[in-house]
Amino acid sequence: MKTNVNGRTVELLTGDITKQQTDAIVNAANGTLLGGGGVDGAIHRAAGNNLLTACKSVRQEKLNGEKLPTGEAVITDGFRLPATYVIHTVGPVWSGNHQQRDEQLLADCYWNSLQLAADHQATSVAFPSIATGVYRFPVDLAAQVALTTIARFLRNQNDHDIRYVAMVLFSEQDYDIYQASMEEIKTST
Ligand code: AR6
Repeated sequence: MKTNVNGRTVELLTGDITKQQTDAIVNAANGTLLGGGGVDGAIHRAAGNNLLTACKSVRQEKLNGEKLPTGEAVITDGFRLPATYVIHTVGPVWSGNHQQRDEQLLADCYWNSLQLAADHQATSVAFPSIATGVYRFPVDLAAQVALTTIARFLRNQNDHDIRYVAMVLFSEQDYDIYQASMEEIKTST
């Protein structure tokens, strides 16, 4: 499913983000940037070991050895991936007790990733469904946050080259939830 926001395309797809040919793909990482399971593991396997080396350099050089805080984003090359760049961001771990804070942190993941892609002259960006796997963020709420934040960025930020944003969903079930959310947003705006 595709929609148009301020002359740019937002598309929902099912598939594997490591196969996307966008300029940048986004990784749902953890603060260590050292890899993990889920989409993070898949991206590291497909990119090859140079990605881990690059992540370690980012930790040292950009983060003074500290972890990447939740909601923030950093960028590396894509190495063996079709994508030129990998943008690593850390979603909130859902507890159910801090819904507003966690929604804001998830929105920050999307916004900061798009800003970093824009800063690197990317024309296309693909996201996985950040925080809805191991971090247990409810998919319907995550879909709303993801799609409204992407739309807000594309409407409000004009000084960039991003023409295409994809949400790459890993199951038909997630796709259906994102599709329902996109339809709701389209009819309410
Ligand atoms: N392509 C697209 N989506 C995928 C792929 C793939 N190849 N593989 C999994 N997904 P998760 P999180 C989906 O758990 O919740 C890691 O260990 C998956 O079905 O990868 O942000 C990190 O190191 C789900 O819909 O990320 C962190 O420790 C979505 O990607 C932690 O997990 C996100 O699930 C981050 O947890």
